[in-house]
Amino acid sequence: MTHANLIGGEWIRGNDAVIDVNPSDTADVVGEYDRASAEQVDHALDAARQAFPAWARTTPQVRADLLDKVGTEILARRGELADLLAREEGKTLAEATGEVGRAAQIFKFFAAEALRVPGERLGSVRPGIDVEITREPIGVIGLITPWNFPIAIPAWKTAPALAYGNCVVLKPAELVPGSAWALADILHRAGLPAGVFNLVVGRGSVVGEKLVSDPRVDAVSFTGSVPTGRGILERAARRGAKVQLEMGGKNPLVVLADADMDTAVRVALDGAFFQTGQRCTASSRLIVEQAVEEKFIAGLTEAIRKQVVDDARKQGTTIGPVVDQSQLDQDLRYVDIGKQEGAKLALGGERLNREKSGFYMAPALFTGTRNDMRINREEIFGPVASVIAVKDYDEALAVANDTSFGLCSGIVTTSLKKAAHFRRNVETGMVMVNLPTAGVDYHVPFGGRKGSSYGPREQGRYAAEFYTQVKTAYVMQS
Ligand code: UN1
Repeated sequence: MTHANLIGGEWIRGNDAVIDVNPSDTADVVGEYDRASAEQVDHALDAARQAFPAWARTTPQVRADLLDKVGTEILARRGELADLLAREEGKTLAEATGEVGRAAQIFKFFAAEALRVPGERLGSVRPGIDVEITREPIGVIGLITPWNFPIAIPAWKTAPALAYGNCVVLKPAELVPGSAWALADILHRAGLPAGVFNLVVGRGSVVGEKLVSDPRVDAVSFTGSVPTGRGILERAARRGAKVQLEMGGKNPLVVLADADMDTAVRVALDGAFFQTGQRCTASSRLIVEQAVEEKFIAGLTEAIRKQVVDDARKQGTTIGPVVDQSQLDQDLRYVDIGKQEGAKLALGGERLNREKSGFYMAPALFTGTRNDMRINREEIFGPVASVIAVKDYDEALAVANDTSFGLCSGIVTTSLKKAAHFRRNVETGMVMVNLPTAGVDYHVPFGGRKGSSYGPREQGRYAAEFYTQVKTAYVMQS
Protein backbone atom coordinates (compact mmCIF):
# COMPACT_ATOMS: atom_id res chain seq x y z
CA MET A 1 0.00 0.00 0.00
CA THR A 2 1.28 3.46 -0.84
CA HIS A 3 0.85 6.54 1.32
CA ALA A 4 0.92 10.14 0.16
CA ASN A 5 1.92 13.26 2.07
CA LEU A 6 -0.62 15.63 3.63
CA ILE A 7 -0.09 19.06 2.11
CA GLY A 8 -2.62 21.89 2.33
CA GLY A 9 -5.38 19.49 3.36
CA GLU A 10 -4.82 17.10 0.45
CA TRP A 11 -3.00 13.84 0.02
CA ILE A 12 -0.28 14.55 -2.55
CA ARG A 13 1.65 11.74 -4.22
CA GLY A 14 5.44 11.92 -4.48
CA ASN A 15 7.83 10.73 -7.17
CA ASP A 16 9.59 8.14 -5.06
CA ALA A 17 8.90 6.38 -1.80
CA VAL A 18 10.49 5.18 1.41
CA ILE A 19 10.16 1.45 1.93
CA ASP A 20 9.26 0.90 5.59
CA VAL A 21 10.79 -2.45 6.64
CA ASN A 22 10.07 -4.50 9.77
CA PRO A 23 13.32 -4.82 11.76
CA SER A 24 12.07 -8.08 13.30
CA ASP A 25 11.58 -9.61 9.85
CA THR A 26 13.30 -7.86 6.97
CA ALA A 27 11.16 -9.77 4.44
CA ASP A 28 8.11 -7.94 5.79
CA VAL A 29 7.44 -4.56 4.14
CA VAL A 30 5.23 -2.43 6.37
CA GLY A 31 4.35 -0.03 3.57
CA GLU A 32 5.57 2.48 1.04
CA TYR A 33 5.56 6.13 2.02
CA ASP A 34 5.97 8.81 -0.62
CA ARG A 35 8.81 11.27 -0.24
CA ALA A 36 7.89 14.93 -0.61
CA SER A 37 9.98 16.84 -3.16
CA ALA A 38 11.52 20.22 -2.33
CA GLU A 39 8.70 21.80 -4.35
CA GLN A 40 6.07 19.95 -2.36
CA VAL A 41 7.64 21.12 0.88
CA ASP A 42 7.34 24.63 -0.57
CA HIS A 43 3.63 24.06 -1.06
CA ALA A 44 3.28 22.76 2.48
CA LEU A 45 4.96 25.91 3.82
CA ASP A 46 2.72 28.17 1.74
CA ALA A 47 -0.35 26.25 2.89
CA ALA A 48 0.71 26.49 6.54
CA ARG A 49 1.37 30.23 6.25
CA GLN A 50 -2.02 30.78 4.62
CA ALA A 51 -3.82 28.76 7.24
CA PHE A 52 -2.08 30.45 10.18
CA PRO A 53 -4.02 33.72 10.65
CA ALA A 54 -7.43 32.03 10.81
CA TRP A 55 -6.18 29.11 12.93
CA ALA A 56 -4.49 31.50 15.37
CA ARG A 57 -7.85 33.24 15.87
CA THR A 58 -9.93 30.10 16.50
CA THR A 59 -11.44 29.92 19.94
CA PRO A 60 -9.74 27.72 22.54
CA GLN A 61 -12.86 25.53 22.46
CA VAL A 62 -12.37 24.73 18.77
CA ARG A 63 -8.76 23.71 19.32
CA ALA A 64 -9.58 21.80 22.50
CA ASP A 65 -12.34 19.80 20.79
CA LEU A 66 -10.14 18.89 17.83
CA LEU A 67 -7.20 17.77 19.96
CA ASP A 68 -9.48 15.81 22.27
CA LYS A 69 -11.02 14.05 19.29
CA VAL A 70 -7.55 13.08 18.06
CA GLY A 71 -6.64 11.68 21.48
CA THR A 72 -9.88 9.72 21.63
CA GLU A 73 -9.31 8.09 18.24
CA ILE A 74 -5.71 7.17 19.11
CA LEU A 75 -6.93 5.52 22.32
CA ALA A 76 -9.74 3.68 20.56
CA ARG A 77 -7.28 2.29 18.00
CA ARG A 78 -4.54 1.63 20.54
CA GLY A 79 -4.04 -2.06 19.71
CA GLU A 80 -3.84 -1.54 15.96
CA LEU A 81 -1.53 1.48 16.20
CA ALA A 82 0.72 -0.34 18.70
CA ASP A 83 1.00 -3.25 16.30
CA LEU A 84 2.03 -0.91 13.47
CA LEU A 85 4.53 0.84 15.75
CA ALA A 86 6.10 -2.41 16.99
CA ARG A 87 6.23 -3.67 13.42
CA GLU A 88 8.04 -0.67 11.99
CA GLU A 89 10.29 0.27 14.95
CA GLY A 90 10.95 -3.03 16.73
CA LYS A 91 9.96 -2.20 20.31
CA THR A 92 7.83 -4.89 21.96
CA LEU A 93 4.05 -4.81 21.71
CA ALA A 94 3.80 -3.93 25.41
CA GLU A 95 6.23 -1.02 24.96
CA ALA A 96 4.43 0.10 21.80
CA THR A 97 1.05 -0.05 23.54
CA GLY A 98 2.44 2.18 26.29
CA GLU A 99 3.76 4.64 23.73
CA VAL A 100 0.48 4.86 21.81
CA GLY A 101 -1.39 5.44 25.08
CA ARG A 102 1.07 8.19 25.94
CA ALA A 103 0.49 9.86 22.54
CA ALA A 104 -3.28 9.82 23.15
CA GLN A 105 -2.93 11.31 26.63
CA ILE A 106 -0.65 14.05 25.29
CA PHE A 107 -3.40 15.16 22.89
CA LYS A 108 -5.93 15.13 25.73
CA PHE A 109 -3.60 17.06 28.01
CA PHE A 110 -2.99 19.78 25.41
CA ALA A 111 -6.69 19.87 24.51
CA ALA A 112 -7.24 21.14 28.04
CA GLU A 113 -4.16 23.40 27.90
CA ALA A 114 -5.72 25.19 24.93
CA LEU A 115 -8.30 26.45 27.44
CA ARG A 116 -5.61 27.61 29.86
CA VAL A 117 -3.25 29.69 27.74
CA PRO A 118 -1.44 31.59 30.47
CA GLY A 119 -1.37 35.37 30.86
CA GLU A 120 -0.83 38.00 33.54
CA ARG A 121 -2.09 41.43 34.41
CA LEU A 122 -0.03 43.77 36.56
CA GLY A 123 -0.28 47.33 37.67
CA SER A 124 2.16 49.72 36.02
CA VAL A 125 4.85 51.52 38.00
CA ARG A 126 3.39 54.67 36.46
CA PRO A 127 -0.04 55.96 37.52
CA GLY A 128 -3.19 55.19 35.52
CA ILE A 129 -1.75 52.39 33.39
CA ASP A 130 -2.46 48.66 33.22
CA VAL A 131 0.09 46.16 32.00
CA GLU A 132 -1.12 42.97 30.37
CA ILE A 133 1.15 40.07 29.42
CA THR A 134 -0.28 37.64 26.89
CA ARG A 135 1.01 34.65 24.98
CA GLU A 136 0.46 34.46 21.24
CA PRO A 137 1.18 31.72 18.73
CA ILE A 138 4.43 31.96 16.82
CA GLY A 139 3.35 30.95 13.33
CA VAL A 140 4.57 27.96 11.35
CA ILE A 141 6.58 25.37 13.25
CA GLY A 142 8.85 22.81 11.58
CA LEU A 143 9.00 19.54 13.50
CA ILE A 144 11.76 17.00 12.90
CA THR A 145 11.26 13.75 14.82
CA PRO A 146 13.41 10.65 15.45
CA TRP A 147 12.73 6.96 14.82
CA ASN A 148 12.76 5.70 18.41
CA PHE A 149 9.36 7.11 19.47
CA PRO A 150 7.46 7.05 16.16
CA ILE A 151 4.15 8.37 17.57
CA ALA A 152 4.85 9.84 21.03
CA ILE A 153 7.42 12.41 19.90
CA PRO A 154 5.39 13.62 16.88
CA ALA A 155 2.47 13.86 19.35
CA TRP A 156 4.37 15.77 22.01
CA LYS A 157 5.53 18.35 19.50
CA THR A 158 2.36 18.58 17.38
CA ALA A 159 -0.19 18.77 20.21
CA PRO A 160 1.24 21.86 21.97
CA ALA A 161 2.00 23.54 18.62
CA LEU A 162 -1.66 23.26 17.62
CA ALA A 163 -3.09 23.91 21.10
CA TYR A 164 -1.40 27.32 21.20
CA GLY A 165 -2.57 28.23 17.68
CA ASN A 166 0.41 27.41 15.46
CA CYS A 167 0.52 25.57 12.15
CA VAL A 168 2.77 22.55 11.72
CA VAL A 169 4.93 20.93 9.05
CA LEU A 170 6.12 17.56 10.35
CA LYS A 171 9.04 15.59 8.95
CA PRO A 172 9.12 12.17 10.64
CA ALA A 173 12.17 9.89 10.57
CA GLU A 174 12.43 7.96 7.32
CA LEU A 175 12.76 4.66 9.22
CA VAL A 176 9.29 4.95 10.77
CA PRO A 177 6.90 6.95 8.57
CA GLY A 178 3.96 4.61 9.27
CA SER A 179 3.00 5.87 12.72
CA ALA A 180 3.39 9.51 11.66
CA TRP A 181 1.23 8.86 8.60
CA ALA A 182 -1.46 7.28 10.80
CA LEU A 183 -1.32 10.35 13.06
CA ALA A 184 -1.62 12.69 10.04
CA ASP A 185 -4.64 10.72 8.84
CA ILE A 186 -6.29 11.02 12.27
CA LEU A 187 -5.60 14.78 12.46
CA HIS A 188 -6.95 15.27 8.94
CA ARG A 189 -10.16 13.33 9.56
CA ALA A 190 -10.67 15.08 12.91
CA GLY A 191 -11.43 18.15 10.80
CA LEU A 192 -8.35 20.34 11.09
CA PRO A 193 -8.59 23.17 8.54
CA ALA A 194 -6.47 22.64 5.42
CA GLY A 195 -2.81 23.57 5.90
CA VAL A 196 -2.87 23.65 9.71
CA PHE A 197 -1.02 20.33 9.89
CA ASN A 198 1.15 19.04 7.06
CA LEU A 199 3.10 15.79 6.76
CA VAL A 200 6.21 15.73 4.58
CA VAL A 201 8.14 12.47 4.61
CA GLY A 202 11.63 12.68 3.15
CA ARG A 203 15.35 13.01 3.57
CA GLY A 204 16.98 15.33 6.06
CA SER A 205 19.06 16.79 3.24
CA VAL A 206 15.94 17.83 1.29
CA VAL A 207 12.96 18.17 3.63
CA GLY A 208 14.80 18.79 6.91
CA GLU A 209 17.10 21.30 5.25
CA LYS A 210 14.15 23.31 3.95
CA LEU A 211 12.38 23.36 7.32
CA VAL A 212 15.53 24.67 8.97
CA SER A 213 16.52 27.30 6.42
CA ASP A 214 13.24 28.57 4.94
CA PRO A 215 12.11 31.97 6.30
CA ARG A 216 8.48 30.82 6.26
CA VAL A 217 9.29 28.53 9.21
CA ASP A 218 9.26 30.59 12.42
CA ALA A 219 10.52 27.89 14.79
CA VAL A 220 12.04 24.43 14.63
CA SER A 221 11.71 21.66 17.21
CA PHE A 222 14.07 18.72 16.74
CA THR A 223 14.79 15.48 18.56
CA GLY A 224 17.75 13.42 17.36
CA SER A 225 21.52 13.24 17.40
CA VAL A 226 23.97 15.87 18.68
CA PRO A 227 25.72 16.56 15.33
CA THR A 228 22.42 17.02 13.47
CA GLY A 229 21.04 19.17 16.29
CA ARG A 230 24.12 21.40 16.32
CA GLY A 231 23.89 21.81 12.54
CA ILE A 232 20.23 22.82 12.83
CA LEU A 233 21.06 25.32 15.56
CA GLU A 234 23.78 26.99 13.48
CA ARG A 235 21.63 27.34 10.40
CA ALA A 236 18.51 28.44 12.26
CA ALA A 237 20.53 30.96 14.28
CA ARG A 238 21.80 32.56 11.07
CA ARG A 239 18.24 33.61 10.25
CA GLY A 240 17.15 34.15 13.84
CA ALA A 241 14.60 31.34 14.03
CA LYS A 242 13.55 29.95 17.40
CA VAL A 243 14.98 26.49 18.07
CA GLN A 244 14.33 23.68 20.52
CA LEU A 245 16.67 20.68 20.49
CA GLU A 246 16.53 17.37 22.35
CA MET A 247 19.65 15.37 21.63
CA GLY A 248 21.68 12.62 23.19
CA GLY A 249 22.37 11.30 26.62
CA LYS A 250 24.98 9.26 28.44
CA ASN A 251 22.82 8.91 31.48
CA PRO A 252 24.32 7.70 34.76
CA LEU A 253 22.57 5.36 37.16
CA VAL A 254 24.27 5.36 40.57
CA VAL A 255 23.89 2.25 42.73
CA LEU A 256 24.95 2.79 46.33
CA ALA A 257 26.04 0.11 48.81
CA ASP A 258 22.88 0.66 50.87
CA ALA A 259 20.57 0.06 47.86
CA ASP A 260 17.90 -2.57 47.84
CA MET A 261 19.57 -4.95 45.34
CA ASP A 262 16.36 -6.16 43.71
CA THR A 263 15.38 -2.57 43.02
CA ALA A 264 18.87 -1.77 41.70
CA VAL A 265 18.81 -4.70 39.27
CA ARG A 266 15.25 -4.03 38.08
CA VAL A 267 15.93 -0.32 37.57
CA ALA A 268 19.23 -0.95 35.73
CA LEU A 269 17.74 -3.65 33.49
CA ASP A 270 14.82 -1.44 32.46
CA GLY A 271 16.85 1.74 32.04
CA ALA A 272 19.70 0.16 30.11
CA PHE A 273 18.08 -2.51 27.97
CA PHE A 274 14.34 -2.13 27.54
CA GLN A 275 13.29 -0.69 24.20
CA THR A 276 16.59 -2.23 23.08
CA GLY A 277 18.49 0.61 24.79
CA GLN A 278 17.24 2.94 22.06
CA ARG A 279 16.16 5.81 24.27
CA CYS A 280 17.97 9.09 24.81
CA THR A 281 17.04 8.57 28.47
CA ALA A 282 18.66 5.10 28.66
CA SER A 283 21.12 4.50 31.53
CA SER A 284 24.30 3.41 29.78
CA ARG A 285 26.67 4.19 32.67
CA LEU A 286 26.03 2.07 35.76
CA ILE A 287 28.08 3.67 38.52
CA VAL A 288 28.32 1.21 41.40
CA GLU A 289 29.88 1.42 44.86
CA GLN A 290 32.70 -1.14 45.07
CA ALA A 291 31.21 -2.81 48.16
CA VAL A 292 28.24 -4.11 46.10
CA GLU A 293 29.84 -4.30 42.67
CA GLU A 294 30.05 -8.08 42.56
CA LYS A 295 26.56 -8.60 43.91
CA PHE A 296 25.10 -6.07 41.46
CA ILE A 297 26.87 -7.58 38.45
CA ALA A 298 25.76 -11.08 39.46
CA GLY A 299 22.14 -9.93 39.84
CA LEU A 300 22.07 -7.92 36.61
CA THR A 301 23.77 -10.67 34.61
CA GLU A 302 21.20 -13.16 35.83
CA ALA A 303 18.36 -10.78 34.94
CA ILE A 304 19.80 -10.18 31.45
CA ARG A 305 20.04 -13.93 30.85
CA LYS A 306 16.29 -14.21 31.44
CA GLN A 307 15.47 -11.73 28.68
CA VAL A 308 13.94 -12.98 25.47
CA VAL A 309 15.31 -11.19 22.41
CA ASP A 310 13.03 -11.91 19.50
CA ASP A 311 10.33 -10.62 17.13
CA ALA A 312 8.86 -7.47 18.69
CA ARG A 313 5.32 -8.73 18.16
CA LYS A 314 5.86 -12.26 19.41
CA GLN A 315 4.37 -13.15 22.77
CA GLY A 316 7.05 -13.55 25.39
CA THR A 317 9.59 -11.22 23.75
CA THR A 318 11.04 -8.76 26.27
CA ILE A 319 13.61 -7.07 24.02
CA GLY A 320 12.98 -6.45 20.33
CA PRO A 321 15.53 -6.05 17.55
CA VAL A 322 17.75 -3.05 16.84
CA VAL A 323 16.04 -0.67 14.44
CA ASP A 324 18.17 -1.26 11.32
CA GLN A 325 21.46 -2.51 9.92
CA SER A 326 23.38 0.71 10.35
CA GLN A 327 22.37 1.07 14.03
CA LEU A 328 23.26 -2.59 14.60
CA ASP A 329 26.67 -2.01 12.95
CA GLN A 330 27.21 0.97 15.25
CA ASP A 331 26.28 -1.06 18.36
CA LEU A 332 28.60 -3.92 17.39
CA ARG A 333 31.39 -1.47 16.57
CA TYR A 334 31.13 -0.01 20.08
CA VAL A 335 31.30 -3.52 21.57
CA ASP A 336 34.63 -3.93 19.73
CA ILE A 337 35.81 -0.51 20.87
CA GLY A 338 35.00 -1.43 24.48
CA LYS A 339 37.01 -4.63 24.23
CA GLN A 340 39.95 -2.79 22.66
CA GLU A 341 39.82 -0.22 25.43
CA GLY A 342 40.26 -3.01 27.98
CA ALA A 343 36.69 -3.27 29.27
CA LYS A 344 35.55 -6.78 30.17
CA LEU A 345 32.53 -8.00 28.24
CA ALA A 346 30.57 -9.83 30.95
CA LEU A 347 27.98 -11.09 28.51
CA GLY A 348 26.17 -10.45 25.23
CA GLY A 349 27.29 -8.06 22.53
CA GLU A 350 26.89 -10.47 19.63
CA ARG A 351 24.46 -10.64 16.75
CA LEU A 352 21.71 -13.21 17.23
CA ASN A 353 19.87 -15.34 14.70
CA ARG A 354 16.17 -15.91 15.12
CA GLU A 355 13.52 -17.68 13.09
CA LYS A 356 13.03 -14.61 10.96
CA SER A 357 15.83 -12.50 9.62
CA GLY A 358 16.03 -9.33 11.74
CA PHE A 359 18.56 -7.08 13.47
CA TYR A 360 18.83 -9.04 16.70
CA MET A 361 21.55 -8.39 19.23
CA ALA A 362 22.29 -9.87 22.65
CA PRO A 363 22.22 -7.16 25.36
CA ALA A 364 25.83 -6.36 26.23
CA LEU A 365 27.19 -5.62 29.70
CA PHE A 366 30.74 -4.34 30.16
CA THR A 367 32.39 -4.46 33.57
CA GLY A 368 35.69 -3.07 34.87
CA THR A 369 35.27 0.09 32.80
CA ARG A 370 36.56 3.60 33.39
CA ASN A 371 34.59 6.75 32.77
CA ASP A 372 37.19 8.05 30.30
CA MET A 373 36.65 5.16 27.87
CA ARG A 374 34.86 5.99 24.63
CA ILE A 375 32.06 3.55 25.49
CA ASN A 376 31.35 5.76 28.51
CA ARG A 377 31.67 9.09 26.74
CA GLU A 378 29.86 8.60 23.43
CA GLU A 379 26.19 7.78 23.02
CA ILE A 380 25.84 4.27 21.55
CA PHE A 381 22.02 4.16 21.39
CA GLY A 382 21.77 0.39 21.66
CA PRO A 383 21.56 -2.44 24.21
CA VAL A 384 25.03 -1.78 25.63
CA ALA A 385 25.81 -0.69 29.21
CA SER A 386 28.95 -0.39 31.34
CA VAL A 387 29.62 -0.85 35.01
CA ILE A 388 31.96 1.76 36.50
CA ALA A 389 33.04 0.91 40.05
CA VAL A 390 33.61 3.78 42.51
CA LYS A 391 34.81 3.85 46.09
CA ASP A 392 32.06 5.99 47.60
CA TYR A 393 29.13 8.31 47.01
CA ASP A 394 31.28 11.39 46.43
CA GLU A 395 33.16 9.68 43.63
CA ALA A 396 29.86 8.37 42.21
CA LEU A 397 28.48 11.91 41.96
CA ALA A 398 31.70 13.22 40.40
CA VAL A 399 31.68 10.45 37.77
CA ALA A 400 27.96 10.97 37.11
CA ASN A 401 28.62 14.64 36.32
CA ASP A 402 31.81 14.01 34.32
CA THR A 403 30.16 13.93 30.89
CA SER A 404 29.28 16.33 28.09
CA PHE A 405 25.63 15.27 28.36
CA GLY A 406 23.01 16.16 30.97
CA LEU A 407 19.62 14.69 30.11
CA CYS A 408 18.70 12.33 32.91
CA SER A 409 20.29 10.59 35.90
CA GLY A 410 19.27 8.12 38.56
CA ILE A 411 20.26 6.89 41.98
CA VAL A 412 19.33 3.71 43.82
CA THR A 413 19.73 4.12 47.57
CA THR A 414 17.85 3.77 50.85
CA SER A 415 19.54 6.87 52.24
CA LEU A 416 17.25 9.88 52.18
CA LYS A 417 20.25 12.10 52.80
CA LYS A 418 22.26 10.86 49.82
CA ALA A 419 19.21 10.84 47.55
CA ALA A 420 18.51 14.47 48.48
CA HIS A 421 22.15 15.46 47.95
CA PHE A 422 22.20 13.73 44.55
CA ARG A 423 18.98 15.43 43.47
CA ARG A 424 20.45 18.82 44.29
CA ASN A 425 23.91 18.32 42.84
CA VAL A 426 23.55 16.17 39.73
CA GLU A 427 23.85 18.23 36.53
CA THR A 428 20.93 16.83 34.55
CA GLY A 429 17.51 18.13 33.55
CA MET A 430 15.76 15.12 35.06
CA VAL A 431 16.69 12.92 38.01
CA MET A 432 15.17 9.66 39.21
CA VAL A 433 15.31 8.20 42.72
CA ASN A 434 14.91 4.41 42.84
CA LEU A 435 13.41 4.54 39.35
CA PRO A 436 14.77 3.86 35.85
CA THR A 437 16.27 6.87 34.02
CA ALA A 438 13.94 6.18 31.08
CA GLY A 439 10.16 6.27 31.08
CA VAL A 440 8.73 9.70 31.81
CA ASP A 441 5.31 11.20 32.48
CA TYR A 442 3.57 13.17 29.75
CA HIS A 443 2.38 16.17 31.80
CA VAL A 444 5.65 17.50 33.24
CA PRO A 445 8.67 19.15 31.61
CA PHE A 446 11.11 16.98 29.68
CA GLY A 447 14.62 18.08 28.80
CA GLY A 448 18.25 18.22 29.76
CA ARG A 449 21.30 20.35 30.35
CA LYS A 450 24.77 20.67 28.80
CA GLY A 451 25.09 18.97 25.38
CA SER A 452 21.76 17.13 25.67
CA SER A 453 19.30 19.93 25.07
CA TYR A 454 18.91 23.46 23.82
CA GLY A 455 16.07 25.91 24.27
CA PRO A 456 12.92 25.68 26.38
CA ARG A 457 11.61 22.43 27.83
CA GLU A 458 9.14 20.18 26.06
CA GLN A 459 5.90 18.82 27.55
CA GLY A 460 3.58 19.85 30.31
CA ARG A 461 2.63 23.51 30.61
CA TYR A 462 6.30 24.42 30.16
CA ALA A 463 5.78 23.65 26.46
CA ALA A 464 4.19 27.11 26.21
CA GLU A 465 7.67 28.63 26.50
CA PHE A 466 8.58 27.34 23.08
CA TYR A 467 5.24 27.27 21.28
CA THR A 468 4.13 30.80 22.18
CA GLN A 469 5.63 34.26 22.15
CA VAL A 470 5.02 36.85 24.82
CA LYS A 471 3.44 40.26 24.27
CA THR A 472 3.46 43.00 26.91
CA ALA A 473 0.67 45.55 26.45
CA TYR A 474 0.51 48.91 28.27
CA VAL A 475 -2.97 50.39 28.40
CA MET A 476 -3.85 53.81 29.76
CA GLN A 477 -6.91 53.63 31.97
CA SER A 478 -9.51 55.79 30.30
C1 UN1 B 1 11.14 8.23 27.88
O1 UN1 B 1 12.20 7.86 28.38
O2 UN1 B 1 10.04 7.85 28.31
O3 UN1 B 1 14.22 10.17 22.26
C2 UN1 B 1 11.08 9.21 26.79
C3 UN1 B 1 14.10 9.83 23.43
C4 UN1 B 1 13.45 10.82 24.36
C5 UN1 B 1 12.18 10.32 24.92
C6 UN1 B 1 12.37 9.42 26.09
N1 UN1 B 1 13.24 12.08 23.68
O4 UN1 B 1 14.49 8.75 23.82
